[in-house]
Amino acid sequence: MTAAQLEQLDREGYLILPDFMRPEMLSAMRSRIAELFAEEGDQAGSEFKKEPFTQRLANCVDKGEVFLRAIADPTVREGIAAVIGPDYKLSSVNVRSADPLNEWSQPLHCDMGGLPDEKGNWVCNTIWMIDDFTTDNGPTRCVPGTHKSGKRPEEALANPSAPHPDEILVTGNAGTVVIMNAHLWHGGTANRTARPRCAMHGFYCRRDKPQQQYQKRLLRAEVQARLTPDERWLLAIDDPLNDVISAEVAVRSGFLR
Ligand SMILES: O=C(O)CCC(=O)C(=O)O
Repeated sequence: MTAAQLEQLDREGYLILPDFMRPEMLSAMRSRIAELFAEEGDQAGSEFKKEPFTQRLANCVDKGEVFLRAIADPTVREGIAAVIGPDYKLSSVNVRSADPLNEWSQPLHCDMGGLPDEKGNWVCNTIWMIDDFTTDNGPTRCVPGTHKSGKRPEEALANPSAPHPDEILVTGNAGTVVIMNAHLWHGGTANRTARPRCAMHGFYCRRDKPQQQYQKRLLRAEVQARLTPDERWLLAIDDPLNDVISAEVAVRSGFLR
């Protein structure tokens, strides 16, 4: 990653990597996502959360090798480390597809409702465009620079669901990856086209914070058995602190296998 890219990520809170995915990876991810939606049917995403006019998948590291390959990518991890520091781990991998022809958009939010703390940033998301993101098919919006505001949109704005005067729409071709400081105010917008808009979210956090989805508990034994030492580190499989903090969240949220 260049100094200019890292500077953009720090200043604006996001960095777009156009056409980052190789065609083979994009096609493998598309196929696996289609299979999972077909297999899971009405239950898709229900282990984590349902959202109106949106199709979701959760716990994707367990559900396809292609997701693990994506979240372990060295360039992406360089971006994550630039935001969070070297002590990061995977928090969750989800898929989010905005249904066609509706007006549902997410309020501006910071992921996990998190503000930077005394040690700095602790959440960073990556958005893997499975479909093109255009101005009218429900691209992610964000308000550049707000990751440094020290405020959550729900506290700072009268209506976080309303358009923000300084927001921009993050667009790109399928295969583009966006690294986003997840303290940045952002959210999915309405998909007014006739086709769905799908993205994979590889979400990371600092190692002293709980995972959104407790990987050690959620990954089947056969998936864990195939992990390399580096992947075990990334997923915090052998991390006693993670066992305490993430298990507690998993029990509270009910997201346990
Ligand atoms: O899919 C998107 O465009 C953004 C989704 C998002 O911010 C979220 O689900 O928290």
